[in-house]
Amino acid sequence: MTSIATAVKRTFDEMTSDQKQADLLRDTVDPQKDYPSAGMTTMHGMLIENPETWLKATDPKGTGPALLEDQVALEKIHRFDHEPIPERIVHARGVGAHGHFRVFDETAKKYTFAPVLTDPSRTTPVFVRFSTVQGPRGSADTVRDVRGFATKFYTPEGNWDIVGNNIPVFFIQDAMQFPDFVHAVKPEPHNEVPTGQSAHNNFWDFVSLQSQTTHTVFWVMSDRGIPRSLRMMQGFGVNTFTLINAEGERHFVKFHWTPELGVHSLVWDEALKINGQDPDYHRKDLEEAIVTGAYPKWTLGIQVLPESREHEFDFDILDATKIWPEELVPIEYIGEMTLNRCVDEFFAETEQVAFCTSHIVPGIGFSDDPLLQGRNFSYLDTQQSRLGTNWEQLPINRPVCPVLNHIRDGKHQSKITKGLNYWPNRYNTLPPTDGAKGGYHEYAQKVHGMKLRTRAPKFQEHFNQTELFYNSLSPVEKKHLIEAISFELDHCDDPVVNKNAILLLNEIDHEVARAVAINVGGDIPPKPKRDSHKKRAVRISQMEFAPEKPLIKSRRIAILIDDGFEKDAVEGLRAAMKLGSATTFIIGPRRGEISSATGTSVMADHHFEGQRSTLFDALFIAPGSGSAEKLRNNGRVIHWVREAFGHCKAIGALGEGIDVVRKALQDVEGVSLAPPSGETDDVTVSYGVVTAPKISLLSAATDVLMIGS
Ligand code: HDE
Repeated sequence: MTSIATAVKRTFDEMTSDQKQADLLRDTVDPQKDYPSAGMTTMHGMLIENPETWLKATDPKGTGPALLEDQVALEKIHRFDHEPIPERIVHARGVGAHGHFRVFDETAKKYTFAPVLTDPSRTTPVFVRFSTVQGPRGSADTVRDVRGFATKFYTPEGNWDIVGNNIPVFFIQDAMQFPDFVHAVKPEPHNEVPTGQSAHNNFWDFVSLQSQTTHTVFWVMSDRGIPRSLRMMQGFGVNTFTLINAEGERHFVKFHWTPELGVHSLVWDEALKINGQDPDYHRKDLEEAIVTGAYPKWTLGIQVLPESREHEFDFDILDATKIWPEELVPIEYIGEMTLNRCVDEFFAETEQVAFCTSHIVPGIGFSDDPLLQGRNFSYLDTQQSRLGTNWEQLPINRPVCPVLNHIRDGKHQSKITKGLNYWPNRYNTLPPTDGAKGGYHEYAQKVHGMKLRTRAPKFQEHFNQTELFYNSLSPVEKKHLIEAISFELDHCDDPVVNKNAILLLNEIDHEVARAVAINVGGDIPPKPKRDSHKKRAVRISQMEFAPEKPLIKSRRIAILIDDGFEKDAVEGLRAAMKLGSATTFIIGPRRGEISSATGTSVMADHHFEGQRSTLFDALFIAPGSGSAEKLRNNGRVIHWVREAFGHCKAIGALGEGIDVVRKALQDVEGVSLAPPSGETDDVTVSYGVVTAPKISLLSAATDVLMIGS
């Protein structure tokens, strides 16, 4: 069989029910598999004799000037020089994965006729890209920032994009301010500092002069700004969209993604350390979960309001700096998304994927949300400058349905279209499709008014929901928020910025302003004039998102061992953790074989210096007197335990392993190292008590230590 025939065969063999995956395979080449005996060629397909040495005018000694006539060398260097493309102006650093979406039932039919939201027999392929906002492509993953959560649904009616974030509100209300906001949060123009951080004068200057930003600033300064994993965060469409049903009625809608694993965050000290220890922490975490089969999942929820209720609330439902509290507008959960496939090539897929808020399908529409209206232009525009005119033809961006129209040409046109290129034409090719037959029918919205640069009256109020957010946090979350703002203002050295920021905080909550002022050496402001409403809302605190049945799925557990450890105990623990889909890693004095007390050995995945406790959710110290003695006397191991304890992680130990924990924590106030009484089959994983599947080994042991919260 010729190599091309082999490639075609592979394509069909690998065809899956996932239409998008099949579509991408048309452009996927695996030289090792498809062309095992082929040689390297130039871009015009000519076989290359020597890709390592430039053609030279040599003397007998083999030296001499390189010749410009070497077309193979020129092509290689030329293509290399042109590899980079402009990075995204915001959300430059990201990671993507493929998956699918399915609705549970026909619940949403009341609101929309879009099959992607109403047909339970359909599986829609999706591509999701998560991102940070401020930093460049090479910045670290665990910085404090909003996270992008953009989803492309490849539906037979065309691509539909929800270009969302992990925070339900945005800093500004009107797209006109976006360039100013982005300039302020990005590194300062004179020295391009800081990278991946909002902790600087210009950001806090802008924020303190724009009270509309406070709600989102509070969300980012809360633990939501430092997620433990991209798989453990919510996603929100943020803007108000509309749904249109078969009867032609329109409803306003907000989209919500809720993660199966609950909402979890790092603590700030961990986030800071991981930035250095593993800047790709979130990228690798996503890949690890998918590769080990712990597929990330989210349910899709919708908050829906009929047009008749648009003006019922004390906030404007088209204002992207406001949530629709769930007490007022409950969420209906209508479907589930699963991510189950990593990309084959980062650039071709994750870098070239292009999301547009303007990509909608029949049954879904826009609203007059002024932020959304501006976004609808910006995304289209930015893709042209990032990727070129024909960006929609790139494999990752093209829909799974035919794209047929009279739009033509442009750089990098990759389609050859026969026939006429205008409408109307004498053959009636590609006629427009009536709304009743599936064409996009614009909802007949009544529009009247004056041309003015203005904002609606309810857009003027900025503090009620910021206070609502703060009041709804748990005490520890409030403490973290105050610490985060204090960290940020500590990095602002302009006293004007600090003063203004503290005055603004005071409008939201006097105690927050006071605590921050004390921390950063600012003046404590007088009590504010605004009366606090003291209200709280449900499902704001991330504590309220714990899964009904606690899970240890995909949690990373480090097992610390040294020569002389008890192998049965370690293997028993690993088996038990695997049952709960957690991943265990053996950490030893070297990355190699570690001998057990009985002489057999296990391979350590890492050595004590190669990783740190910050990269794991829980620690377990193996029993065995030889092992425990060495671990106890190893300063780095003691640091592992103390650091994990400081980050509130679960620490487990058996037998002599307990002595290691005892030594590490002996001087820590308030720590009682007595074995727990009662049930011993509870495994605590950071940020929530999680009951592991019955661990017979632990239950049977008499000498067990589990600490953590
Ligand atoms: Fe974006 N935003 N944005 N944004 N945004 C971009 O488009 C923009 C906003 C969001 O993974 C850019 O392709 C304007 C809100 C995500 O590829 C750009 C305004 C939300 C991503 C752009 C906003 C987002 C972007 C840069 C104010 C949450 C990454 C590169 C009116 C709902 C998508 C690009 C990806 C990216 C413009 C505000 C989310 C410049 C003008 C609100 C997740 O077009």
